[in-house]
Amino acid sequence: ILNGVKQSIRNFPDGFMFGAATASYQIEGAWDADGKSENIWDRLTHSIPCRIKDCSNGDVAADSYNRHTRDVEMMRELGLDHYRFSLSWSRILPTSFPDVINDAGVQYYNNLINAMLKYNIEPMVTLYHWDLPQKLQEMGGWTNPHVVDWFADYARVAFELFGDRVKYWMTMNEPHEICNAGYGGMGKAPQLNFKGLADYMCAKNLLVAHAKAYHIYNDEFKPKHGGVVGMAISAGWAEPESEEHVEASNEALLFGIGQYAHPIYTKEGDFPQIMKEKVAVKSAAQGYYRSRLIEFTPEELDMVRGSADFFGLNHYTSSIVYRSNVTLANNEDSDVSSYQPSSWPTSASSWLKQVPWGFHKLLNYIRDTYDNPVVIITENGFSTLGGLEDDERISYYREYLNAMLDAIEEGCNVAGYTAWSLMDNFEWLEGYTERFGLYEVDFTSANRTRTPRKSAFVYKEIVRSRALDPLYEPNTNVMTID
Ligand code: GBH
Repeated sequence: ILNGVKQSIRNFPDGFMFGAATASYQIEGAWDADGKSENIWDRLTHSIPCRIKDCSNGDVAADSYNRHTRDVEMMRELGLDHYRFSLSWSRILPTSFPDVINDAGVQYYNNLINAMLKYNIEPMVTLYHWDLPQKLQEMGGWTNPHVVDWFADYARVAFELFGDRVKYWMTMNEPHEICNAGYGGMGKAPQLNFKGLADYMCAKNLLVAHAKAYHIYNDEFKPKHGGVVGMAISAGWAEPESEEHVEASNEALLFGIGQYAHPIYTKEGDFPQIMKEKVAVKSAAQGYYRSRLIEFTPEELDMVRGSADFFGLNHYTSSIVYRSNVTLANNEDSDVSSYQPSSWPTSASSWLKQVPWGFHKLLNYIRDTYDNPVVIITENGFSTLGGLEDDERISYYREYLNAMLDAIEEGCNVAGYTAWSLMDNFEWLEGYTERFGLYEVDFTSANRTRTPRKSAFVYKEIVRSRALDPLYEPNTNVMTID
């Protein structure tokens, strides 16, 4: 017992998988190398450079396109069971369509996958982590219903190329960021900023596209390869300000995680009832002829319902929510507001506070709401401004893993954990100003030198011992491959 807190060593369940994650645009660089075509992040960063905080871009990023050997070496140093990365659609299919397959791009992913498999590191592949081919955006991107076929064709190409070796697939990374931030707001490319309309068009099309890809895999590839397909959904915990605000908390969760998880993971399928009701009522009051929320056809609803073998969860932080005034302004459809108390430990990202108990509550919510699905934590991590001594990141990882163990003891079916991120990378609108890496990347060096942070040594010990020892102090002099 130290400071009244129990300081015991806790073990992870047998077979629990530890990994780390990245995404194509954030690490690869080589934005126009070897036949890759332009995507929406190339377009945004090149056309309006200072939309990015440090006016930077992902042209070179961590240069992983040329450094997969070092990247795999880092995975081996950490002793990872799996590595989650994403494929760049415009690198594999430069026309956006399957008529032209870019061999050089395919070769890059083959080299990466084969090197990982040589050391028994399981690839977990995300098909879409935000880098839509620019041509498709010009045709409406995720708001065009044809995107269902565009994406399904791309998914089929990926399953054909890599399905013999990749057994874990995620269709989309964080639909909420793709649709609500990218189409409803300015938070992500293409910054369409058309809230309450474009985001709902995107949401429906994206879910149907996901489901179509799921069924292609399930019907045609699963019989021979036996892998699994899911989605990585982002969710924060919404803690009610008081008893009085429990309903507001529930509403925040339904408009947040529920918008994408309900259609896939509930028995009834479809968007949450409260979303359908609220958006319909507000749309009518605003003078629209139909609800701004785009509904599924009965066939689509069936296709989407149950279209996942596991629940991929990206979780970082929590907020306090309360019932706020009903408003029709700005197509604000949920009547909930939120804040984060200044007392919560903060990171380098304005939105990211350390709230481990929120993780615990969210995992229980998922168990209770979605019939205890197999959950893989597909992202969790903490930002600093850089530097190798990252004790705050160590504290974050330890406390969040501890909260996850509490949830597992209470019956939550969590099968794996993935740290964001293996290395520093292009943090979207924040450029290189916020660092999430277990490895620091020197973006001023030509070879993008990667150096393990203190947290890398601590994570390595967690993975090696399959246990959480809150008193472990690493020797950070030499990183080895065990
Ligand atoms: C993940 O998204 C991404 O998948 C990954 O690519 C990224 O590098 C990582 O997080 C770290 O950011 O309105 O200011 O409160 C996390 C998703 C990002 C969603 C921040 C909520 C809040 C923005 N979250 N966002 S704000």
